[in-house]
Amino acid sequence: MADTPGHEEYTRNMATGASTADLAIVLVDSRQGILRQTRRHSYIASLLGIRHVVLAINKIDLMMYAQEVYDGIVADYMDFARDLGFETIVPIPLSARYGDNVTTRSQNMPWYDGPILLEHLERVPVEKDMAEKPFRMPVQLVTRPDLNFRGFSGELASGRVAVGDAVAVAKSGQTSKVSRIVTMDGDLHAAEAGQAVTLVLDDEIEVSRGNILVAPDARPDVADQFRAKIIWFDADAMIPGRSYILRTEADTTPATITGLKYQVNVNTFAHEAAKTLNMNEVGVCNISTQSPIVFDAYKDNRATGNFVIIDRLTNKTLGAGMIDFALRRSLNVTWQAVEVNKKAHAELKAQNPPFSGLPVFPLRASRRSPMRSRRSSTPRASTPIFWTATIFAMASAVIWALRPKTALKTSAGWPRSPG
Ligand SMILES: Nc1nc2c(ncn2[C@@H]2O[C@H](COP(=O)(O)OP(=O)(O)OP(=O)(O)O)[C@@H](O)[C@H]2O)c(=O)[nH]1
Ligand SMILES: [Mg+2]
Repeated sequence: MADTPGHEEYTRNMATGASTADLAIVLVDSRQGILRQTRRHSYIASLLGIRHVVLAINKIDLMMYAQEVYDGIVADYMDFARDLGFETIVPIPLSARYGDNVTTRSQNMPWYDGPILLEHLERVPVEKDMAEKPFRMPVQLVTRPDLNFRGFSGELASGRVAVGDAVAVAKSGQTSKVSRIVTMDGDLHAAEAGQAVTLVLDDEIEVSRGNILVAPDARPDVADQFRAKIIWFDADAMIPGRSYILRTEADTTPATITGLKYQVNVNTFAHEAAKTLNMNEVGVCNISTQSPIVFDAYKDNRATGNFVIIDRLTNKTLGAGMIDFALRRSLNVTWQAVEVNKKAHAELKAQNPPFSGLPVFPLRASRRSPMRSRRSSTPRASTPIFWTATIFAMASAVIWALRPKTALKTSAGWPRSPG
């Protein structure tokens, strides 16, 4: 459980606490109702992937346990939070000081028949476990005590792994099989999210520190440009174009914010044009990293979809981010080589090739579209137009050569014009 202060200047604590939480208890003072920071914290909780909220309407003792006060605050909050994507919002009137509706049902509010706080916390169905998501293990250390042992150590960020499972190296795309799962307490047959293990693989594939071992059938993105939401923590504003350090679970690389698309007004959720992000502001940005990073969209995986922005000189954390999607795939991703034979090529281009044995250029799996290099106006030997033109030219030449040497009496048989 993380207890984070309500004041706006502690947004950083709030974001850090929320990043691993399944549920947020938003405390509201009955005397004050919904405040700016209630909205801000709720919005950040939703950004950080929290899907369950308890709206704890506290200090209700100071309002004579009045139902109207409770109803009014609930209505205000529901109206505000409608678009935040929470799966459950459970309002509970309580007095933390006197214990009303905290661990036992209060006798002071007979009008309330909803759940009490502790009972609700014990029953609320929270998000699917990280173990249910695809396997991701950032490699923190390559363990090589002697020539006969080479293992990759790290903590499973999500998913499960078992001996015999196929795994892939996120950046190179190479695959291998797990031959051993080694821990301090001996070998395991399987491990899941949260466990720290050393994996030994079947093949001698290259896995450097900072790479991620992943499930081959559910690979993450590898890109150097992406869209993300950023919460800015620092007193010095975020400046697009300035060089920062971006750190994810596995990667640390220089990065720049190439564009601030808009800032989000946390009270109205309006998208507002902005040139910078000031302290505690939230914006949607395009980010470019110096080298490609491995990630999932934050909505799919909170462990591999988040990052922090760090100052290059002071090493201070300036902001936190949640990745939405890749803008451009990384250039160093190896494209899968595909054999394209003549038949497949003809089908691909909806052609019905009239001649056999003519050269057909194989489609190469390159970043440059093979179509581009072939966009020439000269008809190729493989096209029907070429052959039609050739036959026509040859026929014309033959006709010309065989033409009658005397003038044709073209008017023969035709009525002569008078005179
Ligand atoms: N009467 C009454 N007083 C309360 C209740 N809950 C808290 N208080 C009082 O409110 C004051 C502030 O309580 P805290 O627990 O510090 O509040 P907080 O939410 O942690 O505040 P920050 O951490 O600063 O955001 C204390 O004097 C509490 O005794 C309540 O239900 N009824
Ligand atoms: Mg406190």
